[in-house]
Amino acid sequence: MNKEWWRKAVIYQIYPRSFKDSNGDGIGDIPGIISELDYLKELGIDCIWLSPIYASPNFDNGYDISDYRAINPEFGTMEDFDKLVKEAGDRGIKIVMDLVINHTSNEHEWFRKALAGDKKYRDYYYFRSQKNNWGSFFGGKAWSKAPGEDMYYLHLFSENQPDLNWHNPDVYKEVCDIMRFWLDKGIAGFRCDVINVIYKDSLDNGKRRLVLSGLEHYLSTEGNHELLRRLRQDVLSKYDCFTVGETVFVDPAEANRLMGEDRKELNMVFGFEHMECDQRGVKWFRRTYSPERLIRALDRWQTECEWTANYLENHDQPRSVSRFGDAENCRRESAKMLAALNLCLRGTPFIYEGEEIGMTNCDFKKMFEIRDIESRNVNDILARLPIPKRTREKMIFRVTRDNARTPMQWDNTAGAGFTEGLPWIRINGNHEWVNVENELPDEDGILSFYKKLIAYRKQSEALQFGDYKKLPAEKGVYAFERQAGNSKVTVVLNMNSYEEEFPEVTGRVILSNYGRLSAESLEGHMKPYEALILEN
Ligand code: TEU
Ligand code: CA
Repeated sequence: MNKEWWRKAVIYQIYPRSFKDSNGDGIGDIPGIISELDYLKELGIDCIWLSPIYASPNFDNGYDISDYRAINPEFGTMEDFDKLVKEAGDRGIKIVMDLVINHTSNEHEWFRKALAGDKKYRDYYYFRSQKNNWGSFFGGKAWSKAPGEDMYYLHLFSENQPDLNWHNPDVYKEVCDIMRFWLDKGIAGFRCDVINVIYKDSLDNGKRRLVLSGLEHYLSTEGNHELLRRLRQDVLSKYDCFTVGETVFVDPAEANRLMGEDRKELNMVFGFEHMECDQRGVKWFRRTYSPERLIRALDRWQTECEWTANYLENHDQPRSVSRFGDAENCRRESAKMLAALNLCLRGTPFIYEGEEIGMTNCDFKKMFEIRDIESRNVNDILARLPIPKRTREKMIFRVTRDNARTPMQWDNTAGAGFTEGLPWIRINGNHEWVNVENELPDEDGILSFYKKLIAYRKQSEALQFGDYKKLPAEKGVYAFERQAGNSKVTVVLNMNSYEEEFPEVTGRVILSNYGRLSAESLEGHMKPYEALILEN
């Protein structure tokens, strides 16, 4: 395996809308990000992944792009962007952008021209006189009627996100140019949105399923693989950059096909299997979380994949401490345990803004507080079924993507140090005590734990590149070893909410979330959510 820089990088995801507002309009922006670069440098990260900052009508908060070469004015100007790349670079931090090429916004010039009947642009999308039975990722059908005509267009996401026709060579050329445009500005790569569904094999009806009928016609098709190889060959290989694919519904074997070094497609992929351990098929249907199921999924990817992109949170997922930890009674301990998990597994770790201070799910009370298009669509669909309103709301609040999208909590003031104005989405009430200002001076805080762990990881060949081996342990206790040459790190995580037996491992304590100085001091049992990192 090559030891490229991005394998050992610690990557931090910023959701620009919610990170830091510099001008009081309640929306995070690029100057806001620049003002916190020192904070990020202190944290020790190497690279920032920016969720979309392109021009967008924001039906899906920037994942509906209306101009791939323009900065959304809400976020600032192109000068601001260039300054961000420069200032981050001065601090040794690289910038990676989101590449959303399955679809554009319905307000993109291409789609507007297509609607106006321009033949060239018509063929950038899928217009058909008959719709098929495909379902949308956001619930409902994947086809909508083109305004003013008897034709339908395909959209795997919302109706404001028409799918691009990747059979059209002009689309390929346009996207290559867009990628070069940003790479030439000095960015270090792309996080590629739903990248394994962009190439549709056919538009035939799919096998009927509860959700996403049609999937078999576009999921990880051979044409999609081919396309990724061409993008790599024609564009990406000319730059010192990497890609991480957001790849839906892939198992480790398919993940390896998408990122295998010899296949020259993507560099790494985000899997979803571990995110499904508390769901039944679809995320709205809850399954009681069991640490054992999470461990099994992670272990499978660790064992079977050439490399992994590790994450416990992003802008689409609820907060990990509310999900896999205990946000009420053991927030600090469980947040640190999850940090140890994410940063000690084999692979490139991704931290999502606020994760490093143990931000929790938001205590939403009413549906009108929810901004996310997916949640709102699903609410509309569920409202037609005989489900009591309260039940419906509870289903949605538990998993809504907005849990991760509430503003970053910098301090305990009304605007949480995020804004001086009215925030675009509600601020979590717990910003009074869960905030950066509280964490900064706290040697024992979650943030300090992250800093120590990142610093340790940086000088540890075992954590960066070492082999992974799972060790025998009680149920819900995740014990594994990372080894490179003579250097070995042993990680033991009690992911249970109760005490459990400590497996028979030894070593010098590097980090503990219960202030342990030696492994012996555990006397054979671990506290709830206890984490121990040992060096041998
Ligand atoms: O997400 C794709 C995706 O699979 C999710 O929408 C997923 O279906 C959902 O979040 C799980 O509940 C990407 C982006 O990360 C997401 O923010 C966008 O909305 C979506 O693509 C469309 O671009
Ligand atoms: Ca702003």
